[in-house]
Amino acid sequence: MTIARIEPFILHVPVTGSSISDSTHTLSHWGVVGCRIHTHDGFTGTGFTGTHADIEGDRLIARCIERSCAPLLDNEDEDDIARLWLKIARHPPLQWIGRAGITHLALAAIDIALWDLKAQRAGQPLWRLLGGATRPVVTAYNTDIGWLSISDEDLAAGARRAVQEEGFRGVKIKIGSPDLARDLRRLAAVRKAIGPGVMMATDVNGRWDLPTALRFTREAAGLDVFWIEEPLWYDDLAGHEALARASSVPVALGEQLYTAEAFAEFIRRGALHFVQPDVTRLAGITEYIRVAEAAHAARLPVVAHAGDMGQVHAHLSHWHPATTLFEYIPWIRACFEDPVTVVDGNLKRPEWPGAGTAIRAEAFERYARPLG
Ligand code: 0YR
Ligand code: MG
Repeated sequence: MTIARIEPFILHVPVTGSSISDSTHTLSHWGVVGCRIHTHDGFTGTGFTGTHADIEGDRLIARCIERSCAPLLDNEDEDDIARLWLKIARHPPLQWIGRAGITHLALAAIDIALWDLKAQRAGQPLWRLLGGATRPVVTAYNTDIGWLSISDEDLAAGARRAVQEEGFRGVKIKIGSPDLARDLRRLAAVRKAIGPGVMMATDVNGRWDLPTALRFTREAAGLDVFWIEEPLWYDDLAGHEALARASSVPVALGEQLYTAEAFAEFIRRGALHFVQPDVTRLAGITEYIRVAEAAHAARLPVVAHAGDMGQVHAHLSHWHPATTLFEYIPWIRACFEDPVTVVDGNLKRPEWPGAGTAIRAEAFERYARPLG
């Protein structure tokens, strides 16, 4: 069928508590910025990117969708996703002003909406449309208990609760505070609280230089750190390569890489061990699949980053054979018709036809912000 209308939206949804911080970001809301694509025969697909809810930035993305991308899709066949992806990504005036950043995030939202339409039309959840689930269970790990803004006392208690009461077999702890000794103290307290054998990942959010990262990997020996995520500035390929070769702790990254080409270079140089693509940062599901396949060909594990807060990644994680784990942050789940759900530490397999992106009317009423 064909595309009739594209309707952009901006939602600002509160995070757990009043705000959270990692070493680099502080936010009170998650921005869900995207569009609904309506077809002439009455289907609606939904896609979105994830932001830190800066209204001016969100308006730039929404406007790029509405004014620059939507006219290229007018009356197009929504089933031709690869062709439409190229039509937008290679549209000369658009690629001139951005092969990353705002234009890429706009394309991500559109691509996800197109896949949502395709899966709905097939009457299948996305994971089945792509080829079926390749493993009986996907293990989730909890990021929401590990923010740097959580006090030393509450951190270990929250991690213990997630493991002992909620059944999580993995947690991620934010580090990269100005005081490395404090980071190490907090990790030791968490390890003590959750016991041995529970996965404990760490995330620096791009804060350190190579010497600090190397020092951390030495001093954290004995804490059984599962990975060190984004230890260095996001684009520092040589630094990550040096660290990945020297470190006894595996290196994870990808949430700040915009393109399949960027991932290809990190993979080729051996600069990472866990590959963390994100449909909301890459240009949608189309480009995520490219990255996951490249990682798989290099025999590297794939663990999606939660820019979509897991709504789409739940499907991709059940489907893709290189996926080993799933990042869980529950901030926006209540907005969706088929919300991401973890039971006994395992990611529930989504059931609804589509890509998991259908937003409830109440969420629009409650969280929509003016487009400007
Ligand atoms: C909050 N997950 C992350 C959030 C998260 C960031 O700043 O955006 O911590 O994306 O690194 O692994
Ligand atoms: Mg991260």
